[in-house]
Amino acid sequence: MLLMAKMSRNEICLLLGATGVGKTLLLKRLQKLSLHELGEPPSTLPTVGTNLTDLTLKKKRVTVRELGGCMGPIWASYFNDCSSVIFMVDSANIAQVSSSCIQLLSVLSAEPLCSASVLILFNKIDMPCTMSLVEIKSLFRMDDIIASATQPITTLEMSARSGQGLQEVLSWLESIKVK
Ligand SMILES: Nc1nc2c(ncn2[C@@H]2O[C@H](COP(=O)(O)OP(=O)(O)OP(=O)(O)O)[C@@H](O)[C@H]2O)c(=O)[nH]1
Ligand SMILES: [Mg+2]
Repeated sequence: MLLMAKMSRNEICLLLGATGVGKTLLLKRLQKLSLHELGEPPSTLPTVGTNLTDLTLKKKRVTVRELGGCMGPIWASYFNDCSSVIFMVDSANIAQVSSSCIQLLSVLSAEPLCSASVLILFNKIDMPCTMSLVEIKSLFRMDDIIASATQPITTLEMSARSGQGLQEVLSWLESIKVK
């Protein structure tokens, strides 16, 4: 019985990032895209607590669990039982870079996540004031972070509003191998 319950449970991906970076919009857009009906970007409200979304991909189902930015102090209580992590950054918000960087480092150094696959998304690249990928990666010292992390890390620029990069996020989720 327990084995059957384990077999039928979806793989879990944690979706993390500071308040307002675009996590909920990403989830709503991914869900529509996985059903081949992207449409217009919907409105969102700040997530107080967590937000679970099931995605049906080509070969599997994944449950993405968004943890609201306001839950930052207790994110770690959700780190067990997930096979992958998406960490989202707002590329248009330079004031959030240092706090996001500290959050990212604490996620990467958490023991339960030491072998999780990690996708770092630089969102909101449609905005006029957005930082370039080179600029934001250098502010984060991303090359050093990737070199010293135990996890495989992928980075991607995207816009949850325009839809740029959404297909790549789905492909990344599809590619995760659960150990
Ligand atoms: N221009 C632009 N706006 C975006 C993009 N992604 C999200 N937004 C907007 O940013 C605001 C916050 O988006 P949410 O998805 O609610 O942010 P969140 O990360 O879920 O925030 P919390 O739930 O509070 O942690 C909304 O007004 C979104 O429409 C994007 O790629 N481009
Ligand atoms: Mg949210």
